[in-house]
Amino acid sequence: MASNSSLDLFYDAVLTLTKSAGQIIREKNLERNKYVEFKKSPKDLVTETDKQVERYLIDGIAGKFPDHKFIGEESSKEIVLTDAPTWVIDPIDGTMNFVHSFPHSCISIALYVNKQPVIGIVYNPMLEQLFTARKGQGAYLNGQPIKVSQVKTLSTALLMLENWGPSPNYQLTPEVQEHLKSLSDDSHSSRCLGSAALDLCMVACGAAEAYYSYGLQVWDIAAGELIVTEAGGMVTDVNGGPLDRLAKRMLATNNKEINDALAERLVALEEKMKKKGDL
Ligand code: 2AM
Ligand code: CA
Ligand code: CA
Ligand code: CA
Repeated sequence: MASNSSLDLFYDAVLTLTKSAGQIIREKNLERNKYVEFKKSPKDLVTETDKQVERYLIDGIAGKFPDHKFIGEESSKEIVLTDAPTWVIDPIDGTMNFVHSFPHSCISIALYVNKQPVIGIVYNPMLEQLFTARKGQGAYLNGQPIKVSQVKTLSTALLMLENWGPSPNYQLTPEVQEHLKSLSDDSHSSRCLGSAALDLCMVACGAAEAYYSYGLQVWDIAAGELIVTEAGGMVTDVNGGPLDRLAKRMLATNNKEINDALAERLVALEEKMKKKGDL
C-alpha cells in the first residue's frame, strides 16, 4: 500500500496535469465541426481531443512515476487490473456533449491501489467544477467539502438516469422504457446529462440522490465511486450487493433507503427481461 505522503505527492502532481489537460478541452469545446470518428456505432464517438488528452495525461504521469500502470478508454486494448498502482483514465467523459459544445463533460481520473480507488478527480473545465477525493479524507468541490443529500424517500428524490438498459446492447427496450417512465413518475424527477462521472458527482454533492447504469466501463466509475463514498454515499451493484468494478453495472445513492428502493426495481426489471429472453 502506498503511504499517505506518497499518495499526496501523486495527487498534487496529477491534479496539476489534469488542470492543464482541462485547458485543452475548454479551448476545443467551443470549436464547431470537430473531427469525429465512430467507434462501435454512429452514436459511439471519439475525437482527436479524447486521444490527445489521454496521451497527455499518461505521458505526464509516466514521466513522474515510471512504475505506475494505466487503464485508459482510448489506449487500453484490454483491461488488466492488477494490485499495482494504476491510473484509470477517461480523458473526456461525455464525448457526445463535447462534440455538441454542450458544456457538461469532464476528465475522470483515479488511482487504484490493490484494485481499490484511493484518489479520484473529476474536472469539468468548461464550468470550472473540480471534484476531488482521497481515501479517508472526504470529498470536495473546488476545495469545499461536499456531502450527499439526506432525502430518504424515492418520491422526493432526483434521479440521474442515462437511459441505458441492461440488455446486451443497452437498448431502450419496451421494458426499459416502462421502467424509466415509472421511475420518473414515482420520483421527484429525473435527469439525463450524458456524463457518468459527473452524474456520480451530482450524487456526491447532494444535487441528486441516485445514479445507476449498465454498460459502464471501469474508467467511467473509477473516480466518481470514491467521490461518492467519501461524501458519505453508497456505491453497489445494481442489485444492492457488492460492487464489481469490472462488471459494467453500478448503483450509486445517497443512502441505504434510496439504494434499497432502486435495487428492488432494478432486480424486478432484470427478472422481467430474463423471462422474456431479453437478458
Ligand atoms: P463517454 O462519453 O466517455 O463515452 C453517456 O450516457 C455516458 O455513458 C457517458 O459517461 C459515456 O461515456 C457513457 N457511455 C458511452 N457509451 C456507453 C454504453 N454503450 N453504455 C453505457 N454507457 C456508455
Ligand atoms: Ca467513449
Ligand atoms: Ca466515459
Ligand atoms: Ca470517454
